[in-house]
Amino acid sequence: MLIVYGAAKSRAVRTLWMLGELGIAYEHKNWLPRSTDTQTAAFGALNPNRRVPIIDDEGFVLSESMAINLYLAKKHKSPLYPTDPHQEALAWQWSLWETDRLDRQIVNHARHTQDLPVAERKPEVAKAAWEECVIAFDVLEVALNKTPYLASAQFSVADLNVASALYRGLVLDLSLWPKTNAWLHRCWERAAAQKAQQMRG
Ligand SMILES: N[C@@H](CCC(=O)N[C@@H](CS)C(=O)NCC(=O)O)C(=O)O
Repeated sequence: MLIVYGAAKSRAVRTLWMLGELGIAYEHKNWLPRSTDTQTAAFGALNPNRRVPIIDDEGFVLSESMAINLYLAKKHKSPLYPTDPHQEALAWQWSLWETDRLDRQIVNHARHTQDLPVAERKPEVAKAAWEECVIAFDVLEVALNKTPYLASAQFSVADLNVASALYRGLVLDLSLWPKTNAWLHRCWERAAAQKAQQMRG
């Protein structure tokens, strides 16, 4: 059976959302990042990066949340994986874009505005992260002004990958980016997204 390593309260929420969309059975190792679970030699052998999520699909081990979701959707012939080569390429494009332009920026902003103990928060880090998030939101807004979803007219793995990474955006005021805001909430209203969110506790 497929094994997912990574707590729902980590980037593994992206994988859990995808698995909910696919409706396939899996075993979940609800392991927190940097916990003793991820410091063992066994986990290091599976993922020398020691980061989550990773999956072990009957012996095939894969890390990187974006790659995991693209792989799972393609392998299970999900309607979320575009068959048109252009739309497929757009799903890759948005997934790679997210990793470059949004992933650490939105997390850094959250860490330095609310997650870290007050004494450890650095306003200058939060400000720099927010400035980069603004650039990313502008890019999303341009795209979502043209189409309701990122890779095609329907919700796809492209939307799942970017919207799941933008989890923190659900509690931000994104009214300057109305299309992005509406799209984000539309994505997270999906049943599989709601279930993944509940798993975070
Ligand atoms: N690019 C990776 C990032 C994975 C990542 O940074 N995961 C965090 C948890 S959300 C982690 O395991 N951190 C442990 C560490 O930094 O040592 C992905 O998208 O899967």
